[in-house]
Amino acid sequence: MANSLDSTARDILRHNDKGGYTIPTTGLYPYQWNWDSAFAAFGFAQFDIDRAWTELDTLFSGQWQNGMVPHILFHTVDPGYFPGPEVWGGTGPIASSGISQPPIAATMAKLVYDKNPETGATRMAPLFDKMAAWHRWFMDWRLDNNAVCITHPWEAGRDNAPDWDEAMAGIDPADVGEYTRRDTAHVDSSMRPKKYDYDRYVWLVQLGNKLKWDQAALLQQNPFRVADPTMTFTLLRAQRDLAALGRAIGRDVTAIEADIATLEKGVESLWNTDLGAFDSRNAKTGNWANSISNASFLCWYAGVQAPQMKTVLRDVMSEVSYGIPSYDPRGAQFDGKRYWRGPVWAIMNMLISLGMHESGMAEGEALRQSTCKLITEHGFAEYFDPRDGSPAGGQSFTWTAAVWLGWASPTADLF
Ligand code: 2M8
Repeated sequence: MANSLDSTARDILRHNDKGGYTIPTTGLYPYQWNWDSAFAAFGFAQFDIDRAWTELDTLFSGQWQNGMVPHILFHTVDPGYFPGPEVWGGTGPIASSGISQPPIAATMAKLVYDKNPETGATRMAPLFDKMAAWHRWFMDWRLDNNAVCITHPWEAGRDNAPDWDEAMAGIDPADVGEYTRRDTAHVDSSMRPKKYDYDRYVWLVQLGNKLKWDQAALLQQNPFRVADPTMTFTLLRAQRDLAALGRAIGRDVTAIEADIATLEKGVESLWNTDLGAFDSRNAKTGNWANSISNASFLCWYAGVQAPQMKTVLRDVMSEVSYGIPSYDPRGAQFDGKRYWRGPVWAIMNMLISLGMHESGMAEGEALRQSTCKLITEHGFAEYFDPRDGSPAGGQSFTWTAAVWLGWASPTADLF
């Protein structure tokens, strides 16, 4: 069974490979997405190391002059996705969006490197400065109280998470104009964000385009700015991994070490004492989201020990049958099928599980087994209902196949 699923997973990666970059799934997402691509590299590394490095090279070929690596690269235009390149008006070397996504590329590069350090040293050499410049861009433009903020819900990758509800309510999208969504032509609308959300997503894109994605201008004029555990934990982890890679290939990592100390302080600023958990904070109002999400549990992945989070973890996991839900099932906003407001995501489980394992927690292996069961029973879906495992969103999904190959499969060797 494991072997046949391994072969299906490899087929999914090959099928979604468009030549140097991998799309998340046919139809729904026809472009190269940033963190999807980093997971794809990890997946390819299980059977084709060179292809894994090429995925990262292509991602960084879209890097902007200011260091930002876009969340979508529009290599060839496809009318099946909205909003496309003309709505975004990205200013980089390849048509792109104007925002970024969770920086997991350095962490995936480290996992690819570890598979074959000799090839890794050669392939990492030209990527090191690019990754360092991207991380610097976050440090320069996105910090609030040393935690990393998002400026659009799509930047966190957890698009419609309850974490952004207050900041979203602060946007008046009255002048957004007419537009046609494409996502609901591919996937049932009960599994996608609502029109309320899309109006605000598109409005924020229009604002960025109007300001030519000038970060100083956006800092003044963008009403949406939320300090986010996804970004803060993934950047902290990525800086640690980039420093390790830099040391391995003989580069100066002093500046990265200073950034690590800054981000460690930032993590403390995301602790919501009343909630007893890591939380998102609206940087414009200072208000907590009061959201226990799967990103709250990325603390261990970032090398942060948080004993209280173990109790929260037990409580949340006891509410569902599979893995870690994207939002606390005891919360009023929980919706088991609607995207980032409840469903379980194999990629998040992998990051969380890796952190738990490295922290010596038995829960890391339990989460791996739970995800193995989920995919074995319900396939390579984009996400799943955490109560009964029913598949949701897109199918034959790249990142689900990738984390199967490298981590969830009984044949995988991550730990
Ligand atoms: C989802 O987001 C895109 C916008 O970026 C969308 O809904 O159109 C999110 O799950 C995001 O995390 C992911 O990278 C992307 C592609 O899988 O889809």
